[in-house]
Amino acid sequence: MTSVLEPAVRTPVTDRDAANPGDTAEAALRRDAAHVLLSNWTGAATVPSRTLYPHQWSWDSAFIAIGLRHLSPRRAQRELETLLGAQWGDGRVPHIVFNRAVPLDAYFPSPDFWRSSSAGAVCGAPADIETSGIVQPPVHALATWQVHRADPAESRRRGFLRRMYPRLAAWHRWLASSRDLGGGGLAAIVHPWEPGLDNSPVWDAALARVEPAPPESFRRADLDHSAAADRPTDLDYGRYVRLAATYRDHGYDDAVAPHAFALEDPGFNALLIASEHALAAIAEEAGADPAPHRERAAAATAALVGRLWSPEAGVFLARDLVTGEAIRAYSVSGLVPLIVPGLPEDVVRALVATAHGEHFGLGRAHMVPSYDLTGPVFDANRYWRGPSWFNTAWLVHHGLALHGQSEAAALLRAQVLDDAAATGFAEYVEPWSGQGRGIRRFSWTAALALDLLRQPDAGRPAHRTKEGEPRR
Ligand code: 9WN
Repeated sequence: MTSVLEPAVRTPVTDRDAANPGDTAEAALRRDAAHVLLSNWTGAATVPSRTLYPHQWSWDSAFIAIGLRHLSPRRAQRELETLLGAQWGDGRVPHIVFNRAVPLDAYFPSPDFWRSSSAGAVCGAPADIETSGIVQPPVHALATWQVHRADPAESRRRGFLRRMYPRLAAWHRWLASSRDLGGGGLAAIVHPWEPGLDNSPVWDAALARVEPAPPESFRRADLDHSAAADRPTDLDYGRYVRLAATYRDHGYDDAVAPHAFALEDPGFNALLIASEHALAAIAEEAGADPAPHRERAAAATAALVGRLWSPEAGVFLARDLVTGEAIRAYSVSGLVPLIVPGLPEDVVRALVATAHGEHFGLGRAHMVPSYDLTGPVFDANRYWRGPSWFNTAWLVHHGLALHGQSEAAALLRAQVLDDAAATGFAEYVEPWSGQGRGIRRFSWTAALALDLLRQPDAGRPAHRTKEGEPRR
């Protein structure tokens, strides 16, 4: 049984392998995935996409490193080192690290919007690298541990864990202190971009309280590369801009920023807990004390269940910290806690039943829809409002495997491989037809497909030759 914390089986793939794939569908998928990652590598990190996302993103880099370790453990280490190299003095890991060689108009919001080195100075933003001021889910300790396990000798030789450990520990400390806005032992998100599920209907009511920035005050770059029907609306963007600008204008300081939008998200916190377990393993290997990390993981697990579990809904629900209310909407984020070791058995049973039920249609839909298939604002095509994404499917796959659901886990793995191959590594897919949406050659899709191919019990994907074969 595989857990998200377990070591990779080290089966090196090199550029030579990528150029000489053999003749099986699996080898072709491996070669193509490797090619996506190699071509999106900038020399120090990997861009999610050469067109739509031409900088380094935080949780993307963690997922990318998990795949990249199979091509080059050294390069995977570098990916994470580059990201953590842009860490702020207060411990936060910014959600974007900007590449100064990329023109300002290639992505919005650009460095001149965030102005991290000046506006964030009081929180210790680096002076010589421009970043955003918000964060993304803390997948980094998890990725660091997996990268280490891919080649422990090389990792030890380079002192990889010894250098990463203090940075990761500071990152988790910042989340547990500055971001425990609800005071209940969970980390809050203060912008819809922070949980990574940017446009989820779960944020709608909280976001509706935010006065949008005027449309003429900014210019979106995303619509140059992706269909408008697949992306958030201009109204959503106006609100994203207002929230980010307000945070910036308060020095990105959580002690003084007003935070009109503040929520506890189950997926974000589940990843923090899984990463805290990984940090215990890293501490042990780096010669530090693992016990505090184990204690924090146990306390955060109790807080997650106590504050966000809904026995009536059979899923974890986000909590709006402004109203104090749970948000009654089914999001894949509410299934992600399956990756947490030591969840109560009745919670696991209910989550597995919910995954297979009408809201997510596991086994009938492609992968795991990002939002309730029966939900009032379900949209099969638009961003995080329905489509299935590869990273969340990878997480739910590991959660199912961790809790002994080997058949469902194997099916989900086969779907990830199948959909990645059929769509040319799409950013996300329409959950009923499996047609690709967003951009293609998306890095984490390639990385996580590569990772699943490397698992010892990975079945051969049932490849289709074209997109759009219905599953219903
Ligand atoms: C804003 C890079 C990122 C992902 C997010 C995804 C999308 C950015 C955007 O792309 O967000 O951070 O411009 O839409 O929602 O999860 O990390 O791939």
